[in-house]
Amino acid sequence: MSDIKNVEYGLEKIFEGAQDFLPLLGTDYVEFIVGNAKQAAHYYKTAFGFQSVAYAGLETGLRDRASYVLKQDKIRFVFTTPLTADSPLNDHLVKHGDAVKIVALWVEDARKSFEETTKRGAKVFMEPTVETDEFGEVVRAGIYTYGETVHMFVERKNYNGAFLPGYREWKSDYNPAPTGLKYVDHMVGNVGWNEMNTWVKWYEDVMGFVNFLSFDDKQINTEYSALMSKVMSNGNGRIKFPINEPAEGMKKSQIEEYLDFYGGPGVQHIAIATDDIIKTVSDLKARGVEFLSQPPQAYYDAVPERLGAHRGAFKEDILEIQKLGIMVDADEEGYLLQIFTKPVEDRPTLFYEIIQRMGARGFGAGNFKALFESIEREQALRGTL
Ligand code: TYF
Ligand code: FE
Repeated sequence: MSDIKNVEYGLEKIFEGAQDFLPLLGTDYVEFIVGNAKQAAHYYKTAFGFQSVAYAGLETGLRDRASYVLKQDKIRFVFTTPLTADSPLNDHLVKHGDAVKIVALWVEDARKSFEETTKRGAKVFMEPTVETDEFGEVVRAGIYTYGETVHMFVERKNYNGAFLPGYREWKSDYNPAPTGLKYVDHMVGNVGWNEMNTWVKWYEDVMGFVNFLSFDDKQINTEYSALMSKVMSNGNGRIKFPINEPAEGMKKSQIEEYLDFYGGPGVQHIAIATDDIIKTVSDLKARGVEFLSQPPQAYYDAVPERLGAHRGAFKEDILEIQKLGIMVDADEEGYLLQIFTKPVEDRPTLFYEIIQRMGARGFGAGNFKALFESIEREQALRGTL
């Protein structure tokens, strides 16, 4: 069992104190700026099993961009592309490649969320804005977090349209089956050298988050490289944002590789929960999603030891888990199963984690070494280690 301590007093601290000044209901949507939104949407439908929800573009009166909205269970992804050379979206695209621009958070009151965070120092992305159509009204307001990434507060209590005003419902004849993806479990940001604590403090001061778990470079290292990571959580635990920074090692860490190719801080991975990881991963592989190479036999030999007290509760067929390259870790409260894709763009930037929590609230610290060794095997092939 991994010897990490759950810093739960962090969450208690919030409940003891005054009321949460930024109550968050969940992740509302994740918006990507991409080079070809039509093809990105097709990939996420075909490979990941998302469904068509809404569209905005030339046909709906936009002149400068097109956006496709997809959904799977509670997860909503938006793919946006510039249509003309003078769109400011191009700057993001040139700098970062296909990338997450907006991590939108579902709130009761977008104006208040904006006021509470900007008065604590958040940089403004978008002033509170009311959008309306025949389906009602949505209020949105946005602030910058690390790099050029944005948190958008979305208040949709008076809205029953497909997505947002300005979008029309997208009914497609092409509807691949879902793959069992349920909700966003966490979204991880990579920040620059020695910037992790600055952003930890930003999430504490500006967003009212608490430091839920921490991993230092002594816990997160391989023979070649190291990194540090702190998990920030909001008061109700629905939103978790780990923040990584590179640490000094013999070779270039995956975080430095990301920062080089992304051109600064940004979203590194999105972890998506499933309640049947064997089925989800089998489906994703059959549809062409590429995962990191399997950990070695010695890793699987040590699974019973890592499970510790939860060995008896382990329900899955370990041979099947190993065949698929899924990793297993446990903490005080239970175990978890997780696996990581290769980057989903040509730049070694954003990738996905598929996670099934069986009681565990940790992040797989017992898997870090095996995971980072798999990543390093990829880095070696890219010549970036
Ligand atoms: O989110 C996490 O903390 C785990 C492990 O660069 C992890 O998924 C941590 C750092 C990293 C990749 C994965
Ligand atoms: Fe993760």
